[in-house]
Amino acid sequence: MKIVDARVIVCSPGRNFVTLRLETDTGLTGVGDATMNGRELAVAAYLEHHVCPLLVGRDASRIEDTWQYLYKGAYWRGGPVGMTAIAAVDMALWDIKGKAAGMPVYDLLGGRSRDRVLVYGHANGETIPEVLEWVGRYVGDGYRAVRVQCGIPGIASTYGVSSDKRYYEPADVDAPTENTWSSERYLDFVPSVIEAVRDEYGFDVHLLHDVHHRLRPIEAAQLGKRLEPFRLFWLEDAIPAELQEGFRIIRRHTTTPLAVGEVLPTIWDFRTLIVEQLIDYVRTSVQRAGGISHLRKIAALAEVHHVRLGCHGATDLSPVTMAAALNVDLAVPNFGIQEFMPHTDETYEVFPRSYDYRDGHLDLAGEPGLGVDIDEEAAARYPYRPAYLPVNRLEDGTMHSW
Ligand code: KDG
Ligand code: MG
Repeated sequence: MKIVDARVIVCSPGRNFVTLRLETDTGLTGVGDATMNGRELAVAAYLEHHVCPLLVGRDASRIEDTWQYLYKGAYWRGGPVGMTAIAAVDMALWDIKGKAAGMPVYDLLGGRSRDRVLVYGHANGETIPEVLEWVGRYVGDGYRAVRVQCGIPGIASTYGVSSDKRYYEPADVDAPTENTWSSERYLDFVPSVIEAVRDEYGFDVHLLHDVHHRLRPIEAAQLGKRLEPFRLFWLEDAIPAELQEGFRIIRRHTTTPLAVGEVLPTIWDFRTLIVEQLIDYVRTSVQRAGGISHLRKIAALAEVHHVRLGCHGATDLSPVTMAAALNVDLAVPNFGIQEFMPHTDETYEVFPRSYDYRDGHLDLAGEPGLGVDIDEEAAARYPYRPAYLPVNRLEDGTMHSW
């Protein structure tokens, strides 16, 4: 079964997506997500110029060999652009393999380890009363796990809080928005948010919180300690994780579970974190971490070190990534939770999917392959628009992680 066509589709049904579509001489097709928020065209160009020409004529059944060919063959290893491009190829090849076998990909990965996939929703508000209202809506919709994000008094805007509460989208069209940040104001305020949610809703619902890479290790350690009485499911991306050893400091001081990794593309970026058991959840995604083939290896390393999988599932990961993630989530033994931010109706129009939300969980219908596709005619109605993630400065103007 040879690949006869490889093309990149860039579209913007509500937000930008980059999708790879492979076609084989048997007529089977496969899709992969290559979206990198705010840098979309870099991956599209990498695929178009440096990957698609190498795919045509290759045997579509050789998934691992193609992965190694693109990874080792580039000489320039890793990095978010290259790994996202490889991820898209890998997803598309698993999609084709599933269709050729007449099986959902999770069956090819060993079959279901569970009946359905626990997800968390993203409740946010400018103020504590608004947060409480939105946590209540998620709980009312059946969610068993909710991530809680609140505006910080004295800071004009922050990660995770938006005017459209159902569809959180941080990217801004045309140019990056400049936000202001103060770790001091944040640390003084955020424990009272989580406390208020526990007071109102008790301990039956899992609560999560995303720091979005903004603290230093000792600050994160203090926060984790202060949040212990409220029993978080996880504290996410407490510090930037380029320096994996930074987590030793956090771990030494707190028993709050730690999740990290939505920007980390390879198993080597996780090695110290996993092997030293410095974290509890790996948070990368099929799309960021080289596709199903590579994420599976990260999950296996995590499994033997008591670390579970909690994949990133923000709106910039297309329904193709969500379907691929669900196939992995259903199959691996050490699944923890899946982030679920619903896409807009326009996005779902472009990406027909076979997964659905019910009672705090997602599940796949069991279609052969990934269980998702792209409607190219619909995609053509939504042309690409340049968009950027915000940037962050401290109150004195110093650049800070967003
Ligand atoms: O593109 C960036 C978003 O995916 C990110 O800001 C969302 O942190 C995020 C999350 O946990 O969903
Ligand atoms: Mg996050």
